[in-house]
Amino acid sequence: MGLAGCGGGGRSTLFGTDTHPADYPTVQAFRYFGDLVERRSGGRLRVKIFPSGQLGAERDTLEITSFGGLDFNRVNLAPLNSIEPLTTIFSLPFLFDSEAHLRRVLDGEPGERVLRSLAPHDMIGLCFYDSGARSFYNTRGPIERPADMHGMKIRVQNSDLYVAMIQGLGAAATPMDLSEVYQGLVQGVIDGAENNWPSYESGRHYEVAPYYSLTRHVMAPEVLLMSKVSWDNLNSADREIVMESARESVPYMRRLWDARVAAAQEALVADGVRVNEVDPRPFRRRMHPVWESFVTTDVQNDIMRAVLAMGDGNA
Ligand code: GTR
Repeated sequence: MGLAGCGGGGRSTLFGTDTHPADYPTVQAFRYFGDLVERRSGGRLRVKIFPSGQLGAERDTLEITSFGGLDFNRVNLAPLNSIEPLTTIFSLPFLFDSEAHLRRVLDGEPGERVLRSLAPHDMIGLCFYDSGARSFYNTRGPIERPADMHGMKIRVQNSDLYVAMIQGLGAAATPMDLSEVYQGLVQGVIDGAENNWPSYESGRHYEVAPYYSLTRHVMAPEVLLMSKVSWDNLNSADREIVMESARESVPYMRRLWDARVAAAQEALVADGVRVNEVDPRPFRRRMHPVWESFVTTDVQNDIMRAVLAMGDGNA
């Protein structure tokens, strides 16, 4: 796949992947982006997206993207943590005060810096998409304090930061791909996981893990990437089309996202999911050593300070 193999009469088909199904906001925004690219290039560039994780787990498709085997990829920031340490900053537990804080950061200088940090890894960061706040859900009962998680096996994304986060809360971490979570919960390989409302709903995890506890501990965003190999094959006018189309898909995605979070929450509460509010402070306190061991370089500290300075208290 990729530009090199698909040319013909000046037309190229570019291929992309997303772990979510076709109706999920990330995929819809990705489509919107693809349509803009196609229209603005007069049909010379077409974008074909493989949704539903058909092409594999996020970590694996990232590797394929960096080699140029895939042109575009929409992933969460978490699987990039082991590739680029700056992505760890936006993935830190309890970093953002609110969705508004997150959006200011993504739209500002810290966001630009993190997107740019991916180029040395052969990926061009085109834009961020929202992923809301992640909370814990499990098969056993409501989580109100960290002690309630003791002895639980909690699934995390493939990120050492999140393994450390779970261990810091006194539970056992099991990294696995999203596609394995439902069966993992059914079979008792894991007792719980954590995600935003739309993913909790879309993966039907609520059917087997009906306790959703609003810790809102992580707000790591999604990112739309282009393989640097494919990017280097574009002329500068086409690069601009790609970059502008990606940026223009962001407000579209945010509208879809906000609506989807509200709809998912409403549907699941009506379905009988047991939701409880959580005092985040005891959870946040346990994250201090985790921050310390994952934020080690000057550049990381610099970006982290910039993010904190943009918090709601200073807005
Ligand atoms: C979702 C995110 C996916 C994936 C998933 C997971 O919120 O949109 O890209 O990372 O979480 O937990 O694996």
